[in-house]
Amino acid sequence: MERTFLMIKPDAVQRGLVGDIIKRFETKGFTLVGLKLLSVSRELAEKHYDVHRERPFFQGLVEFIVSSPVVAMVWEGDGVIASARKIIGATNPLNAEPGTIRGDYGINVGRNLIHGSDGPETAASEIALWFKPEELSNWQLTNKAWIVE
Ligand code: DAT
Ligand code: MG
Repeated sequence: MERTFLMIKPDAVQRGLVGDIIKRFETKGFTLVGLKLLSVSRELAEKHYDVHRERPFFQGLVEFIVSSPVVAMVWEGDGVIASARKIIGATNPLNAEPGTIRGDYGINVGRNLIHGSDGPETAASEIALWFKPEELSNWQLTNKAWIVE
C-alpha cells in the first residue's frame, strides 16, 4: 500500500493549525499510520533537505525547521503521494489555489506550513529517515469498504 511522509512545519504548529491540517487527510479517506511531535535536530533537518543544500534559501530553511516543534506523519492509501501534494498546494502559498492548505493559510514561501514527499522514492527515503519501523502501525479503517470499492 502506498505511503507518504508529511511534516506540519513550525509555523503551522505555532498557529494552532495541526488539527485542521490532520483533518483534511482524515476526511479525504487516507489512513494515518505514524504520528509524532518532535523538536528537529540540525542534522535531521539538513538530511531531510539535502537536495536543496546548494540553494540560497537552504540555511534559512534549516533554521526555520529547527526553530520550534514539527508534527511528522505517515499517511497511507492508493494515490496518497500525489493527492497529498494537491491537498498541500503549490510551494509558494501566493500561487497555491484556495482550498489547499498553503492556499488557505499562507502568503510566504518561507512559511508554507507543511511538507509532503514529491514521489515514491522520496516518500520511501523520508519515511525511513523520520520513523523507525516500530513507530508505524499496520491497521485498517473499519469503514474502509465505505471509502474504497
Ligand atoms: P515543496 O515543499 O513544495 O516540495 P521544494 O521541495 O521545492 O518545495 O522546496 C522545499 C522548501 O524550501 C519549500 O517548502 C520552502 C523552501 N523554498 C523553496 N523555494 C524557496 C525559495 N525560492 N525561497 C525560499 N524558500 C524556498
Ligand atoms: Mg519538496
